[in-house]
Amino acid sequence: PATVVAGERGEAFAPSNIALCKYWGKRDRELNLPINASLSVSLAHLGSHTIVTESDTGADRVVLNGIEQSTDSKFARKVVEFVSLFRGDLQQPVLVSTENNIPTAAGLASSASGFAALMLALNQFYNLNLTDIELSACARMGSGSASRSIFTGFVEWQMGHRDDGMDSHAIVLDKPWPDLRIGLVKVTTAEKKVDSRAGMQRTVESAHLYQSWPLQAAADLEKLHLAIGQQDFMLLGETAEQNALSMHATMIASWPPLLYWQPESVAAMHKVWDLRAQGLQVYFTMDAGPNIKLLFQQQDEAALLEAFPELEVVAPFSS
Ligand code: 2P0
Repeated sequence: PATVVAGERGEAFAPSNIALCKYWGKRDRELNLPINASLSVSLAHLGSHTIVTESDTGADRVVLNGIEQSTDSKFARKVVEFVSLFRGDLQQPVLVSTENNIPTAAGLASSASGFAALMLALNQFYNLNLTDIELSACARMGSGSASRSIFTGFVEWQMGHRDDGMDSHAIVLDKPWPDLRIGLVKVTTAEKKVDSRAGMQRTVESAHLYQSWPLQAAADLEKLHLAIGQQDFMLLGETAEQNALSMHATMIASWPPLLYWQPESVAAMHKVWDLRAQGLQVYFTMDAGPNIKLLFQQQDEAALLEAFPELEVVAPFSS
């Protein structure tokens, strides 16, 4: 935009999300256009709360969880670069303050909720009056998965086909599933050596196995729609678990190899498979890190808390 009028304050919350059909691979790295569509469920109250105001120091400022970030840190540069997409001719510096309430122990990425909350706050601050669909497409430019965090509940990020990316945005499925639970299992909080952005690029460029990924993802997306439509938990869990492991298979087949698992991750997978063999309906999914996220239903919460004492349980559809 060329003419932008800043208000006094923009403020918004956006939830984190867990993909059941993963986003892995870009067809355009500038715009974060994905090679495949993905589908996620949002994490209710866990996410990012962001406030945008005028900066009083004459320079852009970025504060994260109350701590001022150095202007040349990777985080502050990404935030300021994103703000600059929307400030038009306005030179006025801004203060962006974000609080993440995602337990760091769960090792969840905060870029999805972070860029979604920032986009929502900028929409208010600069009076952009964007629709939800436009907000989703814009948030995507900060981080692909942020396109999904504009909405709550089950959300599909449609890959789109246009070169300008304006048809690559999320939509909400509006299919509440009150009994669904997500369990966050902490394996380690150590920072990963290869972030998702670099990891997916390496996979696309070096893994022949990646050729099969778009087919796997398309088939899984269809199964997930079916599972959500019929509240078929077994189909949902099986599809999500196989999708996550298929994505990891493409990472492992990259060069240099990309294995985000730690011994504790593998131990947790075996535990899930053992519990399932004993009749408990529990499945897992994993992202570009060592931590495991469980999928189960409310009726099994007590049994899972016994098996995983430090489990953080999220009810995506309870108010
Ligand atoms: C997902 N991940 O669908 C997948 C699964 C990680 C593994 O979206 O480069 O931080 O900013 O677009 O969004 C993490 O990737 O990557 C992610 P960029 P992003 O949740």
